[in-house]
Order: sequence, then C-alpha cells, then structure tokens
Amino acid sequence: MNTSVRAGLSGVAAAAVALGVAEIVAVVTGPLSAPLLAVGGVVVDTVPGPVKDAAVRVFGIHDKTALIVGTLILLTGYAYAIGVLAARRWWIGVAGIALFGMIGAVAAMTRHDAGPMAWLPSVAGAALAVWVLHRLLGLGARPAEEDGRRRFLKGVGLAAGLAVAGGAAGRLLTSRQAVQQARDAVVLPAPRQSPPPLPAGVQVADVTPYVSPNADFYRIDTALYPPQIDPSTWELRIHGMVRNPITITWEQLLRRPMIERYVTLACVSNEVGGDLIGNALWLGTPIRELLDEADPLPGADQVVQRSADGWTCGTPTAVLRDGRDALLAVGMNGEPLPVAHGFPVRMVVPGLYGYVSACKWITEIELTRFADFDAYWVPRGWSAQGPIKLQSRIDTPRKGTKRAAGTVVVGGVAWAQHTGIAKVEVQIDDEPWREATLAATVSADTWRQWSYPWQATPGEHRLRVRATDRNGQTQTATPAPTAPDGATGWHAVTVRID
Ligand SMILES: Nc1nc2c(c(=O)[nH]1)N[C@H]1C(S)=C(S)[C@@H](COP(=O)(O)O)O[C@H]1N2
Ligand SMILES: [Mo]
Repeated sequence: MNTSVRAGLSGVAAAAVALGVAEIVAVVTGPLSAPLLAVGGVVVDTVPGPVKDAAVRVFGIHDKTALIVGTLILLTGYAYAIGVLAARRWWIGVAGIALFGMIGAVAAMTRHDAGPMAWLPSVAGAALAVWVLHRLLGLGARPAEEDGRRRFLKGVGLAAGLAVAGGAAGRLLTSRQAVQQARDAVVLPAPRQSPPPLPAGVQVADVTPYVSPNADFYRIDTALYPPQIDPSTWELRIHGMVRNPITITWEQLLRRPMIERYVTLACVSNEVGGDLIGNALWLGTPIRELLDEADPLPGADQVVQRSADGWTCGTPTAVLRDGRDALLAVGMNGEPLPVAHGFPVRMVVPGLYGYVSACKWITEIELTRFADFDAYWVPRGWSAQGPIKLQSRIDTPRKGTKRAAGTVVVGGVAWAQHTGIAKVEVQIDDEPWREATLAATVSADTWRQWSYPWQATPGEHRLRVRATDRNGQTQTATPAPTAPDGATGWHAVTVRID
C-alpha cells in the first residue's frame, strides 16, 4: 500500500469518525442537527422542482435513500482527497475538515426547527476528525515497516468501526426521538360519528378490563426494533390488480372520513386460556372506501398489506369489502397509535387473526391473488386463511387459587369476532353445563364478559367454560394446537375451596 493510498484511507476514516460522532452528539442536540440529514434536507429544499421530480421518477420511494447514499459517495471522495493533501501539507487537512464541519453546522442551524446547539454535532465531529486524521497520518509513517502497516490498518479499522457503530446507535436514538416528537404533535381528527358510548355493565369484577389500556395491550411482531416512521414522510400505495392505483400521504389520510370502533384483536398464537388478545377503541378510515376508489380487478382475491420493514399479510378482498368495519387505523383508545402498535398507520379487521389482517407500520397495499403470493407466515407453516376461532376463557377465580366455600363468582371473556357470542356455559367437575350470565357488549366485533355464581363446596374442583356463537355453533372440545390456524379446546382451571 503506497503512502498516498494510506493518506486517502486516513481521510475517509476521519470523515467516518466525524459523522459517527455527530450522530451521537445529535442525540442530545436534536434529530435534525446531524450533518448528513441537515445537508440532505437543505439539498431537498433548494433543488429545483424538475430535478426533484426526476429523482422521484428514477428512484421512486427510495429518493431520500438515494440522496443520502449519493452524499456519502461524494463525501468519501472528498475525504480521500483531503487525506492525500493533508499528508503533504497538514494545514490543507485542517482547512478541508473545517470547511466540511462549517457546511454541516450552517445547514443544521438553518433548518426550520433548529435548536440553539444545532451546530454542535458538526463542530464536534470535525474537531475529532482533525485529531483522528493527525494520528492516522502519523501512524506507520514509514511504509516499509511491516509493524507500521499493521498498526495503521488497525487504527483505520478501529476508527471506522467505532464510527459506524456509534453513528448507527446515535441514528437509532435520534430517529426514535424524532418520531416520538412527531407522535406527540399529532392532532387526531374527530370521527364522523361520536364513538358509541360504552354501555353500563360491560365489565365483570376481577375479569380482564373490557377495554385494554394501550400500555397493557399484547404486542406481537417480527420487528427486533419497531420501525420509526415520521408521519410527514409516510405514504400508502394501493396498487397491483386495480384500475386506479392510489398513493395517499398522512395529511390526505387524516382528511378522510374517520370512524371509531371497538374491535377485539387476537393472535393466532394464543393458546386456549392465553392472553394474546386485547380490545381497543380504534380510530380510522374504512378501508372499503379506499379499495372502492382503487377499483380492484376481477380475480384479485387477496389484499396484501406490507409494512415499512417488509413484513406482509394477506387478507381476502371479499372480507375487506363485505361491510364490516375494517379500518386503516391511526388512533388507539383516543391516542395516536403507539409506535409498538404500528404508528403512524395500521390495519384492524374485525374477525381475522392479526397475522392475516392487522399490518402495523403499513406502507403498501397490493391487490393480487392467493394463488400468486404467499404472505410472511404462510411459507412458515401457517394457514393463508385466518378467521378467528370461537373461544372462551376463565379469568376468575385464577388457576390454583384458594377460595372459601360459599358463593364464588366465576367470570371471564368469550369471543366470536364479527359473529357475536350468544351463550356461555360453565361446568363444575362433571356436573351438567350451566348457563352463565352474559355481560353487556358494544358489538359483535368485541369480546364479551360473562359471570356465573357458583355455590362452591370444600375440595378441589375443575371449572370449564365453553361458548356458543350467534350462528348456534358451540365451541369444540377437541384440542388443536395454535398452528396452522388457531387453537381450539375448552379452557379449564382447577381451584381449591376450603
Ligand atoms: N408489521 C407487522 N405487523 C404485524 C405483525 C408483524 O410482525 N409485523 N404481526 C401481526 C400479528 S401476528 C398480530 S397478532 C398483530 C398484533 O398487533 P399488536 O402487536 O398491536 O397487538 O399484529 C400483526 N401485525
Ligand atoms: Mo399474531
């Protein structure tokens, strides 16, 4: 490796350190103060319209990524040149880095919501870059020396590695802050009609809350870290087998007619008696209306929903158009969706398990055929069709608890989303099944609570529950595992009465 290649690499490593350090400092000074984003933002704002349109045409929705990658390539070339020049005349290195730091600082300070310290990430990054470049140019000054070369490579590798790791961590934290701020600033539109008032008597004492608070709502997804989506950049594309492909932005979505509905979501992985189920008040726009506008072609029997992180689910087109309140949802229990539950936009479909219907962080809807596309969980052994199975659960008394003899109220939940629960029965040991009292409910799209006053006698007892839906189907006793399309069987608990 000759001297000038080493010098060039030193320049690139120093630039990497500058960017990495800047990303870390930006965690404190604000998301938009990191130089890469700040400079990118200035370019986007100042570039003439036709150029922007051309970029969008060429790069599609990846135009912002293309901008960042382009900037990185230019920067690498610049940094390489600075390294080479600095090896000959040190002051050129210092001046080159200073210029680079200044561009970043000015760009950051002129962003519209710049904080008072917006210049700091660029300046701190530049200062550290000067030091790193100085060290690296000094290392292995004698190229013939084997030991010097090894030290040099180690130094470059270490600097670049730390810079990339630190920068990535910083970026993750700043994007989380930015999205948190954007979420706090969201003003949800009012629904077309006021939400249905919760009737008195939906809640049975000691049973899981009828409405699950957001913080306790079960969470299931494949995301190691939930996608952080700034709503101002969010878009939903409806395309595929449609006559009118549609793209809507966050602003456009919020202007659409909104409704608010209680819908109980359930996971196909929920075991009999399990708690991967929750009920919330969702605010959203009926997906049916958007699909009507897109005008699906005959034969497009599957609506594939795709999330920002590439996860997919496939929903029968007919289900989304049959009149049920399937929502492109933006609100959950009166708040913008929590990030973990799909902010800014997700789907909620009454009656279908989440893995075939409830795409969080949704960015794309593609009309296709079940015969042509398998969504994420299908090749992994789960059924392409996932209607929620009729189920019931005993919440009180809890398994293994001790109670005194006398009246013990047995209570729990039962669900048959979009069909409705008609009857719940309880069985004590091998006695005949006895009918429980059904609590009030909002609609057939939510679970329903029930209670049964049991005259408990001393000893150990097995309690079982089974539900019947409004079609007259009674929950099957035959146990089935969760895969491929949902568990069945009766929930039983054993309790001790003293
Ligand atoms: N993007 C994305 N959306 C997703 C999933 C996922 O892995 N990624 N999991 C689905 C599954 S399996 C379920 S049960 C529901 C759960 O929604 P929740 O986490 O809000 O309760 O989200 C669905 N939406
Ligand atoms: Mo799920």
